[in-house]
Amino acid sequence: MRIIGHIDFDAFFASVEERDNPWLKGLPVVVGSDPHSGRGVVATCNYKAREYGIHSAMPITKAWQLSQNAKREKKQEVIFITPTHRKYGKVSSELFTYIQEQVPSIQKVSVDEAYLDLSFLRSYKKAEAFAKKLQQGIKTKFKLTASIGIGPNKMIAKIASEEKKPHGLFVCLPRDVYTYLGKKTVRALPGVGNAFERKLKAKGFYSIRDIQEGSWEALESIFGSHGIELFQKAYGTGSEVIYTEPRTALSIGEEETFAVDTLSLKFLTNRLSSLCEDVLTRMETSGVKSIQTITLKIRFADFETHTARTTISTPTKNMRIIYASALKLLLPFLENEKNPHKKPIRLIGVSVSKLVY
Ligand code: TTP
Ligand code: CA
Repeated sequence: MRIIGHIDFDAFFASVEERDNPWLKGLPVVVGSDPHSGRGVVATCNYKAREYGIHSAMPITKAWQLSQNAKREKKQEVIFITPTHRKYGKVSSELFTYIQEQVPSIQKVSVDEAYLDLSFLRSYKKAEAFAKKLQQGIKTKFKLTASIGIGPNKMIAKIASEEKKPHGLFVCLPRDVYTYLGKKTVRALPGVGNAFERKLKAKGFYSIRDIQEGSWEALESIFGSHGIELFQKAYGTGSEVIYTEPRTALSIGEEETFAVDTLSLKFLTNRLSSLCEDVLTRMETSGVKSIQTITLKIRFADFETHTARTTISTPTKNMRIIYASALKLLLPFLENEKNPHKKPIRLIGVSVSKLVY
């Protein structure tokens, strides 16, 4: 019997900051760019700040406004903190090492999320008790909280880990999968973002139940192969019905919004190099042995955004090679070739993929 868990740390960056700065206790905390720069976004915020309507990826200026509104209502002002990715990477690897000591097979999927193959426990009851103990162990040892979902496959486990956040535990037994999914909106399914959700709603698919009760032929005729995949996911079966694979390729990326839009070669190469170093540090903390694809993201002052990527012939973890590849991707954006109007650059990002662990 397959029993899969999904662990997701609560308000991860913000919780690490709260833990390391006890004076933050009880205050609303946002981790993100400097609100006085007027640029960039919220990386994350604690649950107290979420009560103000603040959330990840919100422009930092909006978060600032919401904080000022709260202040006017005599509520606590938000504390804004600049992220320290190195620290979060280190905490993350310590956490996953601790988990790995107790779970034979885990698949880390981001800095604060992993799938756990709990099949070795042989029953859902035991898996639930184990998860509870794991949460307690993490709380005691690391002073952090995590939410865990348990189900027969990765998709269900991930959806279940959201169910009782923060510090929640939810188990979806195999026999309950159909009913459990049926109650959720289409948005709960992986691969359904804003655009797809809109299309689905336009065709009358609001809840997963609507998909379950539809015919796959109809879904296929409207959405092609995506329709069939969706149908399978709605039944909790589909390609996500899998056991824990060896840790597979994902990407690791860092980006930076500048205080001032710029085309300065010296400045941009300096920031690019620092981003590459941060990516490399994160590769090390996540146990990545080599990478093969490097992607550069560029956002111009007018928000036009481009990505460019290159795949090198031999996998590497050499900083010079990664930096040189990223630089090669950057240069055309400083010149006529990809920037004929000489638009200044607002943000650059570097990410690596085709990872080997
Ligand atoms: P999430 O797990 O999406 O969020 P979270 O851990 O902050 O909150 P939740 O309790 O809802 O799980 O992301 C994990 C970390 O990744 C988060 O702490 C900060 C970072 N992150 C960003 O930097 N930018 C983003 O847009 C998101 C979503 C996350
Ligand atoms: Ca999280």
